[in-house]
Amino acid sequence: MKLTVIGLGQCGCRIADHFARINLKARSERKATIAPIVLAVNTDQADLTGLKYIKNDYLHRVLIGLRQTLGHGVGKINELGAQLAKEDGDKVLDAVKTEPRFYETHAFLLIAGAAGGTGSGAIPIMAKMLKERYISKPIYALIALPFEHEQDTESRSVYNTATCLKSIYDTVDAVFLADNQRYVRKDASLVNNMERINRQIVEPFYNLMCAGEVTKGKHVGSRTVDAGDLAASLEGWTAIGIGRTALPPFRFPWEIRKKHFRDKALESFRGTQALDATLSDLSVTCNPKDAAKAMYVLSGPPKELNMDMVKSVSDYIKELAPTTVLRGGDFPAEKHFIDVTLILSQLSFVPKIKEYYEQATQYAQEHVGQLEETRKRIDALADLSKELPNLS
Ligand SMILES: Nc1nc2c(ncn2[C@@H]2O[C@H](COP(=O)(O)OP(=O)(O)OP(=O)(O)O)[C@@H](O)[C@H]2O)c(=O)[nH]1
Ligand SMILES: [Mg+2]
Repeated sequence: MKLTVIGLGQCGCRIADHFARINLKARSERKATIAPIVLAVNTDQADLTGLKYIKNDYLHRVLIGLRQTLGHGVGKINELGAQLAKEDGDKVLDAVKTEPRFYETHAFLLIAGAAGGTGSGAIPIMAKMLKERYISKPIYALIALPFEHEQDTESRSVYNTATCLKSIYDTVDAVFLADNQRYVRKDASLVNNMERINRQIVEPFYNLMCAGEVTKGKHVGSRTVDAGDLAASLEGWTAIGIGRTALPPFRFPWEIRKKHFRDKALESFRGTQALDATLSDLSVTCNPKDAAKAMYVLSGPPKELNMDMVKSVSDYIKELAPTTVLRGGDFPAEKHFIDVTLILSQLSFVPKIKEYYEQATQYAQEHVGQLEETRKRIDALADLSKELPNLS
């Protein structure tokens, strides 16, 4: 699947930067293009400057709301993020339209951190604008959920998260949830943690997107999952993950052929072992039973991928989620590992979302006056420019 990726706000842009990185990786490792267009959109100029892989012209790094924020962000007020996206969203639409490779892409992926201001507020607005213009292209969102310490100490973060989730769910085809807290490693510094977390968030998309795009024969699986399968498997709240088991060190082909029957039996176990790792590493806590749709991609060296393994993996998923509509395939790519990528979609229950909605409702009740005041001030600011001509 080829995606048009748009990062919004600091978190969204940094994660989008990693999509630009894996696109380069796919081109060099697998001769596949998976994210030909990656755009970064922010109200903060410094954050846009810090990106590594996204092209650095004004059509790929789009600064919005310059007039109102002077390039310094919206300071966690997501209503303001939304307002600025309404005013300047056309800049993003123009950037998309001028991309010659846009028509090759199968869908949009919009990314933001739910707890901030710019990304959280802008993502539902941008999604709506794109949906209105490109009716037939699916739009997916990837939303980073706040760390526990943010949830505990900053009630505004929870309010932003809840309003962002509610608005985005109504607009897009599917929402991938990535809970920052699940990726935290206690011993790492915050900066290193963020970089590593972003890598981990993006990693499961790599095999998934490559699977339908590779052109070289040796990478084409016996049952390939393509953009159509993916589109059919994605709906509503969605979790994603990847897990792997290492293969024994190099073996000569005749060793593989002559293996003992016990080793042979062990082999198909590797798939389910990797699946266990995937399940414990999903991007958000959820119960597979609650997924109405699921999809897996099994990836490994062609000689190691066999029907037994595919069957044991899909049987295992069926056991965990008996009512799910399951799609899946294999992708002979990795050399030393068996990887299982899993998507659980159309989730009917996600504990974290319930938490946010409940906490935010309470916050809204306690801060009615303050929220109303913010809204009025934002409207008043927009009103000030009403009499001025529009240059674009
Ligand atoms: N995974 C991940 N989360 C991040 C990153 N940067 C910030 N966050 C999280 O995103 C939320 C804050 O959103 P930001 O993206 O910083 O905010 P913004 O959209 O730039 O909005 P303003 O700065 O308020 O204008 C918090 O929950 C952070 O923990 C990142 O690089 N990766
Ligand atoms: Mg910011």
